[in-house]
Amino acid sequence: MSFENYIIISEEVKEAINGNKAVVALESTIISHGMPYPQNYDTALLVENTVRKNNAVPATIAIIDGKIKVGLSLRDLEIISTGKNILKASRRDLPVIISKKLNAATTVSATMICAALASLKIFATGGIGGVHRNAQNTFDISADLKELSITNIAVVSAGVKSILDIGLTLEYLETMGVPVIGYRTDEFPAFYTRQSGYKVNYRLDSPEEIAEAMKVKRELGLNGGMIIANPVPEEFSMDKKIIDEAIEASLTKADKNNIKGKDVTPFLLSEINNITGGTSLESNIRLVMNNAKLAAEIIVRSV
Ligand code: PSU
Ligand code: MN
Repeated sequence: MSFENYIIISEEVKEAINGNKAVVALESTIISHGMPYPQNYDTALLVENTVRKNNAVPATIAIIDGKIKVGLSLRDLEIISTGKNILKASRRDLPVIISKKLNAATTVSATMICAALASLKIFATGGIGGVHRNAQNTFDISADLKELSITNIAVVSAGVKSILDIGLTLEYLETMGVPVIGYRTDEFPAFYTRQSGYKVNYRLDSPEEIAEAMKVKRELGLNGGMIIANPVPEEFSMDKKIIDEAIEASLTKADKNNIKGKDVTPFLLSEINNITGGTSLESNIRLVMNNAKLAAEIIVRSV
């Protein structure tokens, strides 16, 4: 038995891999646990189309009936968008979810693992997980960060939301040896806003330069990912005061309701969506599309 028994790569993605064409992996937790239906389903398709428009093939990843699927059918997308029993899978969840033949959306960490099994090199998402505020007491640090230190996939994101401690997240990434590259920015972005008050390690201004840095990393055998931080386009960024207030209110509510473990992030995301309504959702959708476009631009220069 090998891992091939657990993975189904779609025809479109298989053809692209065999033909050495550019492929962009996409995660599914953002669909199942990060946005409401039906906007989540529409967004999944919009993001896939953005990748296609930029000359690459999208490979959305999820676990359906215990199979790792790389490249989802419309039916699969519908299941993860509407299904009630869609679990949230990070690294530690994969063995049981797969052996019990369950359905799950994959987080950044699990998506990186599955994408690497399919030999993919880049992955686009909205925001990655990180070190939560007050982690010195809760120990709540996303498995995404550890994954970024071991699995060879570059991740394009709009930074992290300030539901997290952004400073501690960057410190952790430094300890783990993960390069944090700003695309046309000196500052690490905070998802809904372009600024966080923290610097990136390096600023690179073209997809070619990023592709080159990825190549050097690969050829030196430096295992682990790379974070490409791509700020939300100015016209879709949010008012800092509005989003900060929504985040504070969500954190207070999570604390009051004693939300713990893997439920923390989905709870906060849905609270923020409820408080800010359409504005944050629109901004979220646009920044994911923007990340998918950049991921495609980088990977077409890498194949
Ligand atoms: N942060 C966001 N949006 C998201 C997530 C995080 O701004 O959709 C999702 C991603 O799938 C990420 C996961 O990998 O949540 C992290 O969850 P946790 O904090 O439980 O590790
Ligand atoms: Mn956590």
